[in-house]
Amino acid sequence: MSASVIDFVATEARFGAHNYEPIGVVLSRGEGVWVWDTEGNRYLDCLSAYSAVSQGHCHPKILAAMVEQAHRLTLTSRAFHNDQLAPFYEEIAALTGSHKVLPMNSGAEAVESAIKSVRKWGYEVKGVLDGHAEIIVCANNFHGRTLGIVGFSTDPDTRAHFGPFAPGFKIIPFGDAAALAEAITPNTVAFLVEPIQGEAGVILPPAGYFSEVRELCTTNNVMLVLDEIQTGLGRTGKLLAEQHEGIEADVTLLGKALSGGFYPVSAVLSNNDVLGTLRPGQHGSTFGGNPLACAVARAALRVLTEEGMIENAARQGARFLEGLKDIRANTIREVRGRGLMLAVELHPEAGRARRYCEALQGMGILAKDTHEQTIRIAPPLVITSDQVDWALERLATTLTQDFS
Ligand code: IF1
Repeated sequence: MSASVIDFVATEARFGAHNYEPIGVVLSRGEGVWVWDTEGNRYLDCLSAYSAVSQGHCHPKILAAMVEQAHRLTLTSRAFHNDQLAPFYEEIAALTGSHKVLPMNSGAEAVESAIKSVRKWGYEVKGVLDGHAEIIVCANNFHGRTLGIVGFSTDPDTRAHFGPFAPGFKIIPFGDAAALAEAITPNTVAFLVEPIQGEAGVILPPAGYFSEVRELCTTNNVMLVLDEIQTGLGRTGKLLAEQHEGIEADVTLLGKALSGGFYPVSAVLSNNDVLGTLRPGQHGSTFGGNPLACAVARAALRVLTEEGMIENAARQGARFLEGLKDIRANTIREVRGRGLMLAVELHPEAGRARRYCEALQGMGILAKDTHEQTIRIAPPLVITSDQVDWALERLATTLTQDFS
């Protein structure tokens, strides 16, 4: 690494909590699918900040909306109304077919808010005995890093030495509808699940799984809460991943690309009275629903739909998946994904996926490994066919080498 890169990295190491092990690159500029490091080297971003920059880096129209609003009014608290929240509510409700919206900031906050809301619904509407609500989640879930959420994680790194944890959660295997049926009791208020498990390595559900899940939840008066914070907003080639399954969640969680990467914006969307149980003073947030966040989110949703990004994700995702499957390499165990939420799982003998990501960096591609053996591929939804082909060439070269 050059001197300047080492300075940045050394300073981070000196002052920063060491809770990440970044790839050795210091980025300074982004535009569309491209990012540049401090040395001027250009990379195709195949992570999109974990699907938060789906609209492409520094999208000019989202930037313009942010600057315009920032000159006018950034934060009022919810003690007062502002002129961006109502239009944000109307637009996101119309786009997603939702009745109620709870605006929050981070994805984890949306998840925690949903957990609070479905419990409250359980006690006040379903009639579960106070303090006895149960929520079912899946093994290998990832829903955020707060204490409540890591309490039901099955990943040792995510939860070790952070206890004690809150009770009231049951863990079942992802993709197993019989296990869900078995786990439901009269105290079950919700099933919280990702439509595709992202952090677990882009694990797709078996065909028909979510139809069975939807039926089980409806029959047992259990709220189906879909965490679409990573899968939502076009990432899988449809506005929401649930659309691939032909079902509708009772509660949908959005975040990440809801702001196009400009600002932390998340939302809990409800198709029924779950959010109707919240009364003044029972939940809140200093920044939740602030005018700057709403203006940014409105622009992020507008460009996503008006610029055909969702359709492009379907088209380019199919191209990318086909191209990855065509790569003949002994290192590859499986290629999987939907839309532009893709993953290449390596054979254990091929060595750590991190090593291949480091080699990809040298080829001008930034990608991130997950769980040792899997490389995620999730470029911004604005990627073109030529850029997909450009990336595939470099991936093929890298994946046919052996870094074991
Ligand atoms: C990290 C993972 C991805 C999410 C889903 C909620 C959240 C996330 C499905 C919470 C956040 C981020 C967190 C970030 C890395 C990244 C990640 F590797 F951690 F698991 F994308 F897969 N639901 N995912 O994916 O949203 O509070 O972060 O806004 O923690 O390192 P957040």
